[in-house]
Amino acid sequence: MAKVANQPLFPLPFLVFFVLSIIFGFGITLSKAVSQTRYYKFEVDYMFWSPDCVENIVLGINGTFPGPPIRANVNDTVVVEVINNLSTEGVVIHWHGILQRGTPWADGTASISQCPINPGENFTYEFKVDKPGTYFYHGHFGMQRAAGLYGSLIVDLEEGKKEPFQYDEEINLLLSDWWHTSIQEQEVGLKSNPMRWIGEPQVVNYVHIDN
Ligand SMILES: [Cu+2]
Repeated sequence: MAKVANQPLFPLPFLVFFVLSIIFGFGITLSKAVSQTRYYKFEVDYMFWSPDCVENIVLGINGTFPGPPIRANVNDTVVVEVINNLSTEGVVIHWHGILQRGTPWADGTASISQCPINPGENFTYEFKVDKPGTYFYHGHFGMQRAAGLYGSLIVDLEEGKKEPFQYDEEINLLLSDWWHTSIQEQEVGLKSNPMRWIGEPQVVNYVHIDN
């Protein structure tokens, strides 16, 4: 009788397994809890803008050029509803550098991964960002990127993680060639016979992205 009463209620291996499963289970729950869904709404339209003090017709998003920066952490899901407010052109947005694992339909390449979004219509991109880095997004239909349809896409490490190097400051710059001629004029020139070369850009545009 005494021997039976001294036996522990749960054997040691069971207790170890129980404690470990609580620790790891909690860890997995925590890591899931920190990944977020980042929602954006992009309304695309032509507008007057003076990127280098010379007024031009520029493709803007939500009335601004370049488009709003997208900022997310690794393992976040990015959701962007794109509304095409152009009168006569389709539009798509490509997320440059994003692997699109499991979401090839969200790659944003006209006539490859999707039909262009028709004027007055909308399309919602949804994809996971699984690699940290400084990326950008841009129009991928006709010459719309050259008209200014682009913006910054920055993927930071998961919250609480640190890069394995030291630095004093983070400065994000968005650089782009900029021509004063319209993309329509550039396109007709490039298609002409003899071809009319677009020449050197008038300026290298740069925009400082606030962190
Ligand atoms: Cu690209």
